[in-house]
Amino acid sequence: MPSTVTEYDTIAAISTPPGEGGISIVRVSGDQAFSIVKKVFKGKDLEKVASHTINYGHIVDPTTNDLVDEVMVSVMHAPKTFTREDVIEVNTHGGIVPTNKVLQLIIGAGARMAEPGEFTKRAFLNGRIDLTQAESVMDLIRAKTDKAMQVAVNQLDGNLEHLISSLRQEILDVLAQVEVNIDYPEYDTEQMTTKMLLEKAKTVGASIDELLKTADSGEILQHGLATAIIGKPNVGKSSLLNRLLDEDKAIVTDVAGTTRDVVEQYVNIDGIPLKLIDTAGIRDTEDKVEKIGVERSKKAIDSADLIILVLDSSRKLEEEDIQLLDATSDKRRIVIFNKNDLMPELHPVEVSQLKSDDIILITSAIKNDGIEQIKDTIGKLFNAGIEDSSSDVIITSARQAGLLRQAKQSLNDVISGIEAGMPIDLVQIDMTTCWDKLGEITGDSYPDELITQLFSQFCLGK
Ligand SMILES: Nc1nc2c(ncn2[C@@H]2O[C@H](COP(=O)(O)OP(=O)(O)OP(=O)(O)O)[C@@H](O)[C@H]2O)c(=O)[nH]1
Ligand SMILES: [Mg+2]
Repeated sequence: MPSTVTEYDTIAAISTPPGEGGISIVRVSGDQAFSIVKKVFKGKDLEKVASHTINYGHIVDPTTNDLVDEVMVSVMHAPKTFTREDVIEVNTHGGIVPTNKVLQLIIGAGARMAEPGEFTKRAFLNGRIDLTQAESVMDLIRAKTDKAMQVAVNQLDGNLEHLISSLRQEILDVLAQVEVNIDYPEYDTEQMTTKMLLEKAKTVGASIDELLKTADSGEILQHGLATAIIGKPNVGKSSLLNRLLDEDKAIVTDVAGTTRDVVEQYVNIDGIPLKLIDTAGIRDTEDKVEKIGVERSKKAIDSADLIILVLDSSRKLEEEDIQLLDATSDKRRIVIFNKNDLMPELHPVEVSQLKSDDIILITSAIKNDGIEQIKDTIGKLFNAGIEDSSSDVIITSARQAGLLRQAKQSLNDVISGIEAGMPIDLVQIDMTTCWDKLGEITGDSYPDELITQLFSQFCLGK
């Protein structure tokens, strides 16, 4: 990672969400930050005030001398800033027009409009944070539950970075030792060398496995679990959604085909942000609007992480139920036998399409019976990875998980290479690949496109 501050142009953006509020903040970063803002600021000399002070004054249009806004300006000298560069934050009166005007004047005075995530990118490029910390900034902003926030804060603290760095150090130590052994062959240490490599590949591999155990749950914790409630019309999907949300979000009637469009809402289940998706009951229909709804339901099935398939236990199994059971057979699913308050007509044992790993629950949406069980089941299902792992660090991004898997693969190659009696220098290459892959996680070794792509997912002004 580069640790010396490189000089970049000065960038500016509105860092608060667009809209009306008490205050909005225009952030400026770069070595021209003070001199640029000074051109549009009437008050103390921003180039002379002490660092980390906030200064009262006005933003003025330098071409007309018109007052634009009454502001408070924070002046922060490098390197103790978010980007490690000189930073100014102009606190304006909230509001879209005045805040935009202030930004425009600052751009006119010589700053460049920042790209999304560019401030955080600079914090990374200037060596203040590593890539896992940059990712956690995004996770923190987007956290949907307290638990997700806690994980993001830990990662922002550098927990994952420390762990990865220590694994890399272990690999580096063993590689150095191998070099020494190769350089001094008179000690005939060939056997010792392979033994050392083998042991290291195994211990580092075990640590990576522990981390990977957390990946599925970690990703879900940060990005939410897309859960589609599906079933034929009138089985009680919307009623179940309302029960899970504990509010009357979706319309419920006894008319089959009530839900026409997909209804989405987040709910916190045991720390897991569940994105519940109520869908239109799936059946063959000539109704134009309902037909579109049915198409959307089918799409929701494809993109869901979890399916809640609802059956009506007061009616015999129908062709539509069977089709849905078949269509979702390769998905992680919970099959619900709803309406258990009515005369039973359908028992799980009669449904031959159920698989051994299906979770089966019996409920009554009307009587609020079995709803807690649905929540418990989902909570257990998706917290399992985190609870199983001895690692107190949690993997939250597909990028991190993918690189860990590649790192693990090269360790497997080390092990199989040694077992096959391959020459040490070839085994060494695989060990070095592992070291590189781990380095990509923290950004110690990184391709430029990756960095650009990663930061472009950020919001503007962050
Ligand atoms: N007795 C009984 N009735 C239920 C239960 N759950 C839902 N219902 C009723 O079944 C009817 C349909 O419920 P909805 O929740 O609208 O069903 P849906 O699956 O969303 O239907 P569509 O949107 O048309 O696909 C309503 O009259 C509900 O009150 C239940 O557990 N027991
Ligand atoms: Mg409905």
